[in-house]
Parts: sequence; structure tokens; C-alpha cells
Amino acid sequence: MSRQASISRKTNETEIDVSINLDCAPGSNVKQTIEVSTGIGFLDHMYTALAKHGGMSLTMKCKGDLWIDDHHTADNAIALGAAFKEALGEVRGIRRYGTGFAPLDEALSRAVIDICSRPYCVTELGLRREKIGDLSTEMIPHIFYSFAMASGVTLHIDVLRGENDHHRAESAFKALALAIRQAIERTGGDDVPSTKGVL
Ligand SMILES: [Mn+2]
Repeated sequence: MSRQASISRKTNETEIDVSINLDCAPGSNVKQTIEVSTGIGFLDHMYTALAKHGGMSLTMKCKGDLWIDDHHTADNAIALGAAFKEALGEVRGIRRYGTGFAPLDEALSRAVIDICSRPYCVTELGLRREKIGDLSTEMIPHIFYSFAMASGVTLHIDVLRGENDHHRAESAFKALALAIRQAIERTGGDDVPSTKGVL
């Protein structure tokens, strides 16, 4: 059974529809479909990379109040996190922990995730530019934070090195994708991966 969810969220600031299917990795017999349209090109680029390397299908349509700034629109990571949590369902029969390292040329990032219902987020991205394309770089750690809070995961993401901020950010998203893909991998059993017996 594939793990999927759709979420629609409409506020005075944004209108967002997200559909996610966590089981579209190559070899899964499910075609991977990625359509991301947020109105912020660089953000589309990042979510597309996240879905692609996370083995997910992702449809995200977002209309935000970009005439104010990019903040409310970039906060669509809340909806993405909520959809991820719903698609995953009860934390059972998955690996729970995942680690991803992703290089992009000179940049290298590490992401570690624990799908544990204990939302926490620590990031050290070292971005120096004010903006990448139309996305404020200060929103990138905020996106990871919003995703962690809404999905209930513990997340640590570090850009270990890199000169180019586009590369640094993209390698961080790709590292997260690899970590997620490992953590949500089915073990074949249906045990709860916790000594508490519940997550
Ligand atoms: Mn790129």
C-alpha cells in the first residue's frame, strides 16, 4: 500500500494544495511525478530536488502574497510537513533514523533525521547571500524548521563546506532527501522502532 496524502490550506496569506506519495522510488512500479509551482523559482527548484532524491511524488501548487514578500509562501513547508506526517501514518515498520550526505560540486551537506514525533530542528547552513533568486536565504533554515515542526521529526542539517550559496542550499535539500528516503524505508516488519513501544 503506498503512503500518500493530500492537504489543502487556505489562509488570507496563502492558498496551497500539496499531494505527496512517499513510495515512488525507482523500482517501485509507481511513476514518480513532480510538479511544483510556488511562484518562487528557487523554491520550486529545491522542492523538486527534495522530491526527486527522496523517491517521492510531489504536487505542490501555491499562491501566496508575494507582493508582500516571500515569507508566507516559503512557509508552505508547514503544509508539506503535515502531508508528510499524514502519508507516513503510524510510525511502524520503518527504519525511523536516516542520514544523508549530498555533495554539489564544492559544497557538501549532511542531514540526519529521526522520525520520532519529537519535533526539533537544528541547522547550520552558513548562507551568506541575502537572496538566491527570489528566495530570501533566511527562509531556508525556516523552511527546514517548519517542516520539522509540522511533520514531528527531529532534524539536524549542516552544510559542511561550500563556496557557492546556490550549491550550499541545494546540497542541503538533497541531503535531507537522502535522509528521509532512508528513514521511511520499510523494514518488512510492523514493529514500532522505539523502546517505548510507541512513537
Ligand atoms: Mn541548482
